Amino acid sequence: MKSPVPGNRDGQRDLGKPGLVNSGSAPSDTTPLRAAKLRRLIESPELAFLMEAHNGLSAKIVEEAGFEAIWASGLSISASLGVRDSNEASWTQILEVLEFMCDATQIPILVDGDTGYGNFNNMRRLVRKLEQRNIAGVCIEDKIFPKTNSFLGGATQPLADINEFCGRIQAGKDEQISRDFVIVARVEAFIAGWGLREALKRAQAYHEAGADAILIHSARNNPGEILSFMEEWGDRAPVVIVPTKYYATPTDTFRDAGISTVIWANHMMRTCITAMQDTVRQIFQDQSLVNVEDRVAGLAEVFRLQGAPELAEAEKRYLPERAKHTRAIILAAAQGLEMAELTTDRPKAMVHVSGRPILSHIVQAYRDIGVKDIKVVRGYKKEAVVLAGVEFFDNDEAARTSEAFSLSTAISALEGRCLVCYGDVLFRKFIPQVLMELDDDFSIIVDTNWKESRNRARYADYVTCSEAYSRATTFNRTTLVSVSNDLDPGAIHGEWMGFLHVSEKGAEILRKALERIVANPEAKEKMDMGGLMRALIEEGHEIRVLYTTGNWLDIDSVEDVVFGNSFQ
Ligand code: SPV
Ligand code: MG
Repeated sequence: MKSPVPGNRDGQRDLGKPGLVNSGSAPSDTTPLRAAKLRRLIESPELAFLMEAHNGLSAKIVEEAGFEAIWASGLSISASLGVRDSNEASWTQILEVLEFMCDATQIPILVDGDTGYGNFNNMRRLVRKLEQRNIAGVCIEDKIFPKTNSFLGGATQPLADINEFCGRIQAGKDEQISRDFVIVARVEAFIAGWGLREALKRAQAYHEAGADAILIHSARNNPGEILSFMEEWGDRAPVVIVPTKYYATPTDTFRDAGISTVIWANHMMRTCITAMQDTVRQIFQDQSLVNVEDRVAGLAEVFRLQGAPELAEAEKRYLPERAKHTRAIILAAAQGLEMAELTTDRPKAMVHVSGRPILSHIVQAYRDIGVKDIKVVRGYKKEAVVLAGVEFFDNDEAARTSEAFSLSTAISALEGRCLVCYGDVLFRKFIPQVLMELDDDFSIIVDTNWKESRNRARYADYVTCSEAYSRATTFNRTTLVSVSNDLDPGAIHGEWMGFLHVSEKGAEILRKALERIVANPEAKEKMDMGGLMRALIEEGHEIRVLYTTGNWLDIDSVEDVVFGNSFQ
């Protein structure tokens, strides 16, 4: 019979966050709590059940079903990795899987540690690493590394020397930090055909070496070996069984025999195989999804299991408010003729800088500062503009139309706070961030370092402002007076960096302006962003100016691409 639980740990509370998958939070050290739970289960007088899982998802499903602990099966993990249960997956690869399983759950995990992956020394390192990953216990079997599954020619497998195996158990017990970490010793004497006497001898030795429980394994299709063992063993230590082969035995038989814990060892993995084979066969045969759609989990269920609702909640807490409600509209329709053959098959925005398209740097920068709602206007070679997680608008007349017209193709997206920018400008993240902080209807950022770019004889939008940059302008409200490529040098206060931030009201004004522009053939063909801003000023709208110096790079030439490679 099972012995009662030593000590009363009922007061202990698991401080982990329940039910989160990939919460992104720092891993909390729940090892002692999980180990205490596993120990309670194994030592309690009630028959306990451990259910197999082999990855984060299956572990989560096992937990949701109500199981109080998980068996991280070596057979199932190796099968799910597509390899044999013969230590083909390295123990550190198994650890990686275990980490996902722990992150996905709060209940204890008993790991199938095979032979301990070597001798006593490997065993103690294994225990240390398992504890570091919040694993509650490990089961090791008295075989020799590399092992083979017990149901595959079990009788031919050599057993470990008893004393040597006891050393593995002792080393593990000496190594564990949490007092409750559980080490189960698995006796393979029946599997190897060595009989009851040997099984008892080994179990007793392992018990004396410090094992917290004995797993007695049998490959028979009836529980005869197990029941004969239990009769002799009595309640010397908790006994764990794996009735994979004698599955038809009523569970009460195990209860009556005084068994501590039943492991349902591989049915999550086997159910996956059957379901996957059925589904794939059907899809292959039908060349269609129609006959399987209703038989497979819906995407909503996938997202729920992944913890998507928690992430949405976390975004509310952690993402900057402004960024959350700001939409970026990136103009990426132009070919960029000045870049020669670099843009024969793609627009300038898709030219690679530091190993990836300029546009991908821009999108990543927005995401990093919390702007998730990103629209991109494509035009020239639009099929070459591929990027996940953004919405595209197309200017199919890009070769004959203006920047303002490109922006008008995204007019339906000009709603609420928006940041309009170019698809060929690299920038430091503080630039859109400072603009997003402003409440003006229109605001831009201007580089005081315009003379340098003038020396490079490139196209630039020079600006005249209500006040030239000085230390005082930091505190004064500066506005845009004019913007043009050919301003008199004496009137230039800086260079527009290509960002236009609009408030909700600004977006409304801009939409109306764009509607007028689209209706005007000349403006449709020629009006660039500078012209659009001039039109806004003429209509009496103020465009707020913030000065800064440098920290951006518009890619206008092959030389810029090379330069851009060092822009971090
Ligand atoms: C496992 O699940 O990997 C086990 C149990 O070790 S058994 O497959 O029965 O050997
Ligand atoms: Mg195994």
